[in-house]
Amino acid sequence: MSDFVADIFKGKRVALFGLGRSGLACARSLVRGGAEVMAWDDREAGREAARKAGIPIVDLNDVDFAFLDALVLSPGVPLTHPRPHWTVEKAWRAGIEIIGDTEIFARQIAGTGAKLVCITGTNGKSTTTALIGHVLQSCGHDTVVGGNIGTAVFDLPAPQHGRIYVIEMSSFQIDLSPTIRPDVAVLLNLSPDHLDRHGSMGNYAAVKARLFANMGEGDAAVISVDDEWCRRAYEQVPEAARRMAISVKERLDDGVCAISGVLEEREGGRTVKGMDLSAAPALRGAHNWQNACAAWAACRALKIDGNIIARGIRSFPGLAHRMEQLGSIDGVVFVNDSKATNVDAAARSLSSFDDIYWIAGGQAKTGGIVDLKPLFGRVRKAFLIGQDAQALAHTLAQEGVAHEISHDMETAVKAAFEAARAARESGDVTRPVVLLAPACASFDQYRSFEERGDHFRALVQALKERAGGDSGSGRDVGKEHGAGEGDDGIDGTGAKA
Ligand code: UMA
Repeated sequence: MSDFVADIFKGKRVALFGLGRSGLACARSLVRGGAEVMAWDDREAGREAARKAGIPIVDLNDVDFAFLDALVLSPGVPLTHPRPHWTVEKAWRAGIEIIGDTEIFARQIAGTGAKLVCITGTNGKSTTTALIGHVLQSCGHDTVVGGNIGTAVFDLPAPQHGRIYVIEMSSFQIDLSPTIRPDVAVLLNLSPDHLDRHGSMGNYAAVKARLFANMGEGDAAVISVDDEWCRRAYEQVPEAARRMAISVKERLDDGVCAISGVLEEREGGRTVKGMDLSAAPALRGAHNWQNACAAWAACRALKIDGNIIARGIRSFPGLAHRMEQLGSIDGVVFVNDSKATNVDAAARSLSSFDDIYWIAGGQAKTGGIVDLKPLFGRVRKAFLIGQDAQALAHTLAQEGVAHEISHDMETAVKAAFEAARAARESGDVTRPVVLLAPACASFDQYRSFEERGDHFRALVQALKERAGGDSGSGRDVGKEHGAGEGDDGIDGTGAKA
């Protein structure tokens, strides 16, 4: 259990609604810090877990909020849309503040000498959070990673001088963190998401931009300038804070950009440092170059040397189930992108490889895989699983894409590997990739996309064990691009060495 005690509400009364992962951890820290907590959850399981942890359970329907100091709300509970939760309305009427665990966390670490790095955006938050955490950890900084990525902030270790918290922030969490002031904050991109909870794209973007609102002298705002919503947020950053632009679309005069996979840190129109991102096997595709630019800028803001950042970016293993590199057997590369549960995500993974032996299927979303047609040219053969395999086969047949119905993962992995290996041996392809990017939900065959990805990984591992000697780690994947372990090959003139 974490040693993190939250004492900013010592001797005060706090109502806490929502006893999931974040609510439970927060309630525990508040109780240990001397607050009088009244916690509630609609689910008996949540209440039971809290009772066991010594958290007082009180039906908040029966509590007069006028006698409280704050309402602590879980991020999954509606604050404004589709309509405010009833606890929110009670808190408004009583005039008490409504905050989340991340707000209490931010207040608690202020002045301790610990640093706060927050990452938000619509896509890529988790990867960028993990990447920044990895770079900082790999160069010996006392760094912990949490927030929306999975570990509740109060499940992290307590603050101490020099510790760096790298926290993924969802829009829900930012909405409940009115005074948060990160030392470094990152905004990756903005496109419509969670509009049911924010009412409109404008509201959603405004919430995201609020992460920067309290920044000042000494703080750094890393923001993409590749979309209009982010550009607006960039313009609104308080003047005293340092602004660092990132782009994968334009070669910036100042900032960090990556055009065609070559990352450059630019100052006054000059490249001062950089790296070739083809040396980072877990960061393929333009969306990942954006994540790499953000991580580079955030780490530079923390005064980490460019060579050290480059080394960390190269050795980033990636996140499980998100373009996770599983290594190679007989020259056939295996990639687990089980998180690609919809067409958008599958498009990102298909566009990252050529010569794909594609494992797809499950519970298809509306429209099936029709929108992936422009990428079918990269698919050598598809191996279809799950309840909607037939429907996917129909789309592939119309486009003349080779495919077979494998039904289950085990059959698909075996068949895809054999086909890929045969194609390589006959010289048809040089670097075939067996890619699990289902473009479908997993629930017809698995409990979650994680379970599906774990199954795929275990099957690949079994193949590796059978293959014995000639299997490689995920790092092999980058070697096709001539990636080495040395310096990054970009000097101050911007020329690639
Ligand atoms: N609850 C009620 N009544 C309601 C609504 C909720 O009682 O009307 C209770 C539920 O019974 C449950 C609790 O509130 O016990 C749910 O809390 P929660 O949904 O806020 O979930 P947590 O378990 O606390 O997890 C949260 C984040 N969840 C959400 O934002 C929805 C997790 O992000 C995060 O990892 C975790 O805190 C740790 O910080 C997940 C997520 O889906 C991954 N995030 C969204 C996303 O990434 O798109 C934003």
